[in-house]
Amino acid sequence: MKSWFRPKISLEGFWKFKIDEDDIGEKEEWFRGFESEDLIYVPSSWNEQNPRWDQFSGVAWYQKDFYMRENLEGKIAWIIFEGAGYKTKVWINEKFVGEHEGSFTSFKFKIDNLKTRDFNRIVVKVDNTPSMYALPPAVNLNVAAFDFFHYGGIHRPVYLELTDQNYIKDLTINTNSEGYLKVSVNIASGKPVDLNVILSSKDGTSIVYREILSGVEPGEHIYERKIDGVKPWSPETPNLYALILEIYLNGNIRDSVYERIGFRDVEVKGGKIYLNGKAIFMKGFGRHEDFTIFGKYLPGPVLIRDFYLMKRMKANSFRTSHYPYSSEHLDLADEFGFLVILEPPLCYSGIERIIAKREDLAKLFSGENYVAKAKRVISEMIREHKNRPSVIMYSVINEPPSDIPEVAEFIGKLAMYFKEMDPSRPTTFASHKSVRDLALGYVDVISLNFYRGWYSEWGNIDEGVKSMMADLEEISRRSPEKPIIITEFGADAIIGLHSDPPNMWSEEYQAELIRKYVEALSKRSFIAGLHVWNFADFRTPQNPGRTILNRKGVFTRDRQPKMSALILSSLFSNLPTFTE
Ligand code: ADA
Repeated sequence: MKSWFRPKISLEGFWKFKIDEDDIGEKEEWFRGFESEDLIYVPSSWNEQNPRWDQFSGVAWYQKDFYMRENLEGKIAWIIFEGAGYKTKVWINEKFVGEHEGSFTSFKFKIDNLKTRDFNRIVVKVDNTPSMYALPPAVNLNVAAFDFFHYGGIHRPVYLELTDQNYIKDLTINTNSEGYLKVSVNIASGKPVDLNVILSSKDGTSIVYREILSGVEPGEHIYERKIDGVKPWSPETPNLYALILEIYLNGNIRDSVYERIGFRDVEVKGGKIYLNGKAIFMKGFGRHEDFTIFGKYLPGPVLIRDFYLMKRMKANSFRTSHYPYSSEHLDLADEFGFLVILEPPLCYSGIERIIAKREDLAKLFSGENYVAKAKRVISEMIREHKNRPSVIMYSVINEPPSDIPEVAEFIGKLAMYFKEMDPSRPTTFASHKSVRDLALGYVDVISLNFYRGWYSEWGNIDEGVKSMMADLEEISRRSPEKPIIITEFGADAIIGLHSDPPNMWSEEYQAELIRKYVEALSKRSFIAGLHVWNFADFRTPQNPGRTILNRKGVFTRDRQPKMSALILSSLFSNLPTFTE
């Protein structure tokens, strides 16, 4: 939910910072205020802001004193973190206000002790200690179940927001391409309110439709209409509207919130994915939120460049591998018309290197608390992004050991949970188990990651493609009604490294592998999408297979093109978004 109306006080900027190697801060009551010479910038990860902190993944403290000008009378003050982690505890004016687990979903706490026309102190403890029970799991910075750097800190915006005592708690919006609109609004108030429903241009300036409902009872209220004359949202015409909801008491406005919405529908049937009734082909990337010095924060200019680069390459989609991306990031997907597969931070690519025994893996994934924790992060992710037109599908998990029955069951439970939370979107998950996968039956769309010609059949792209195609024919034969997306394929290439004939790690080898994969895969009608791994090079744990970065980007980390970018661009131009 967004708001043009609610007063907002940004806490971005320089904060006091202190590493707490021995985790003594709470005992020594640092939450009352601590001494330190160190400064840090929020939002951004801590690691690259000072080379001394680069390899640190434990407990660190943040502190900021801010002046409060706003009148707080009759108001509720909230502190909102759009993403910090892995575990965050917050104190305001020495009083504990709340804690949260998970780096990639937003959270907020009510504050009742703010001083107005005065300074207030916020102290935040962030604990990024790797753990096998964290989502995703890791033993330490270099031994992780995932192939991206384990950055720590307050890496997304943080701010205070003020609401009236009568306010809108939540909004769930469903649409279709014919102008159907269903809004479920949750109102917190002691009395019935007047509800103003406005559909306007995306910037709120010109009104398309307006209706006032009088005497709406507090709690959950459902509003359903068919609105004539609205234009559908699609990658080619990403028509966005603002749906504004206002509540009034005795003729006075008390709250106003909005969401940017699109009129569109998604359906999976007969081996195809349909958007607004037309079969689509998803072409694009697996991405990461990763940038030099900023760490896990992608600043606005980088996001803008990324979307223009993806557009120029004729991509139309991406997966939020391997965690939900920031609101700013997904706002641009809505705006530029990208189809997004939204994925929670359940990433297990390297888990079999950490837990070798199948019984131990089965045990981890069968734990009741583990399932509950996964459900919690999924529900937070859906709550945050459920109203976005760009999000057309959910990926339950990435590369789990889904050839183990207990793990398949875990996926089944979570896939069901997605449907309970949001029946409007199809589900998938990114599997690397190919024909051995036991969980493909639980989801609507089959997504597969293949590195044949890289991690196997190395040096021999043709052999790799051949063996992948044989697996794909078999998978499609078993489930002909399910569309298949190749959610990852690619090869590392170090920019400037050339070789004729193409050898591994050269720009030529990467370009050749991508070309051969796309040419072979796009000929098969059961393939509904191709996502190259990765859009840009990104930082990883240190190990002998990585050169500081994972180099599978078709762009470098600073967004300069490799040879593959040019070739991919021309391949994507020949693949239309709508296939019929
Ligand atoms: C896995 C994983 C990715 C990625 C890739 C690679 O398939 O899903 O996170 O990093 O491997 O490059 O090895």
